[in-house]
Amino acid sequence: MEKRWWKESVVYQIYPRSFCDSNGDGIGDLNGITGKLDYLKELGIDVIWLSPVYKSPNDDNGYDISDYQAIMDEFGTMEDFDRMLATAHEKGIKIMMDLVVNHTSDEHKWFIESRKSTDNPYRDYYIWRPAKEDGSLPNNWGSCFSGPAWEYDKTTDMYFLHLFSKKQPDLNWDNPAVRQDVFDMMNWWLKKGVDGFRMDVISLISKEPGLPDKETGINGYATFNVSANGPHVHEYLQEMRQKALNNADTITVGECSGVTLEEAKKYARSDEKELNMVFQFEHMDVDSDEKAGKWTTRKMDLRNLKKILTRWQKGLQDIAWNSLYWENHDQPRSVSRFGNDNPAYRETSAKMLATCLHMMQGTPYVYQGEELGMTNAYFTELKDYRDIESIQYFHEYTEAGIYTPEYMMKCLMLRGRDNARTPMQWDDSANAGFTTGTPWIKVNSNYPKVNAKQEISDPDSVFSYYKKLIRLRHENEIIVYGDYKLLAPEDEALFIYTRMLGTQRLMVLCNFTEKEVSIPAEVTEQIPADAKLLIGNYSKQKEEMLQAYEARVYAYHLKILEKKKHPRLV
Ligand code: TEU
Ligand code: CA
Repeated sequence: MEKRWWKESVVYQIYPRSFCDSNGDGIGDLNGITGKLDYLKELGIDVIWLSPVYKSPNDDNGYDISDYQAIMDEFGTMEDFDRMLATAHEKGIKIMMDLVVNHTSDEHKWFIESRKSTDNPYRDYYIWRPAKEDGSLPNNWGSCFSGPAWEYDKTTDMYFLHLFSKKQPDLNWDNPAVRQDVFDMMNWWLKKGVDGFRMDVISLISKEPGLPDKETGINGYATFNVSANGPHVHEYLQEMRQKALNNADTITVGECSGVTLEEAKKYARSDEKELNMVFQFEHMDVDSDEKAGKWTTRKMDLRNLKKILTRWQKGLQDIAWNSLYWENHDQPRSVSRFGNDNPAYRETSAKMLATCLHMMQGTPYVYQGEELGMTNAYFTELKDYRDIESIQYFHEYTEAGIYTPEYMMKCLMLRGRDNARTPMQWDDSANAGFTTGTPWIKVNSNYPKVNAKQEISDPDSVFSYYKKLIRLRHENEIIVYGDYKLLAPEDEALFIYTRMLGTQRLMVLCNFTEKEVSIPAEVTEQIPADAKLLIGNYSKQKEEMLQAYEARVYAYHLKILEKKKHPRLV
């Protein structure tokens, strides 16, 4: 397997609005980030993925961009950006920008022109269609944020396509001028010295010709994923690679909604013609409902999670490269979702989840606060939610009688994106040290207990555990490059796998439940008595048993094992 620096890196995602506010207006900003780079250095990460910082009217918190080459007023200035970039580089940290080019804001100059007339030079930058002959919408596609994906514009008596909010019109990538403008903009940022791009819903850029009707979901619209992996997407990404990405030594990850394993092999193939890796979503759908999607209170079945992650681990091995994540700004907190955020288990289960993910093959992503074991905020009133998706769906589902308000609120509490967007918990002072003003979204009430200041000084904290995991990855090639193999696939409580590199072995054992569970014999037999415990989240292990949410990683060399009846485990 080819060695690459981006395979050996750990990426940390910053959601600037919620990270650190330097001037007391209640909104995180670039100077706030610069001030916290030493914290990230201490954690040991290599790359920052910065969620959008460009000029934006903030209909979708910066994922609606009105100027790709300017900084959002609330976040600071271009000088602030340059200082942040230079300081990060001095500390050996790379910066990966969020590239949001499936759509722009409706306040972008291209769209302002486009909507003026059917013969405007920018008309073809977006996707315009007339109503059907019977007066109905051009097709049955839905917006990711509820309702139809079409908005009527009376100036030209036509509809424009928006797979996200109506303030996020989709760009027409079939137009070569659009592609060239995007590549020019990317080159401008590369010239500035940024180190790569995370590409927002890049799997959606090539729409199926004719924009045909598709099968509909619970609200009567086809999901936005109908546009995934369209006919020209690989061609356009190869062009992007040649005309922009190859001008620097970049790290790239495509956020690929609706990506299949077979498609991922094309996006992230090791021949390096498109992207380095993709974010796939199958493990994020492990607790989704077939019809209602994410809006459900279902819990996952561990066997499915193992099956999905194992398919991706094995499927891409030697062919492409995985990204590894439990969290980002669109997902609830992982300790609340896959672990247990009850104070009795919060820290242990957060460390277990971290172990399970960071020992796999791929580039791990840590989302701000994940390294502290931050939990869901569980806001119970709609007025505390800020996310357009949660608010719009709440209205749509309750007004149409699809869900009762009580049930829909439960769904928001478990799945809403704002769970990940509450301010970063720096210390136990007012507003968790995030701001001296009024935060734009409420702080999670558990900040007096869960915060960075407390965890940095505690060698047993979740933070210290992440630090160790990241260091281990930097020191052990097997964690980066070793082959993966799942053990005990049918076990409902334990996630166990090995990694293999030459004669080296790692055995990763994770208990996803609060019960004590015995380790299957087929596993204990493989661990030699002199195996070294590389990392674990309990100070005392029990032989042949994993305690509640326990995780252990053993390192050893393969040798012909004498079959012992009770090999010593600890
Ligand atoms: O997300 C697109 C996407 O596919 C999602 O993760 C989606 O937001 C989520 O499933 C909704 O439940 C990207 C960004 O990460 C997200 O923040 C933006 O809102 C969206 O694109 C539009 O730019
Ligand atoms: Ca601020």
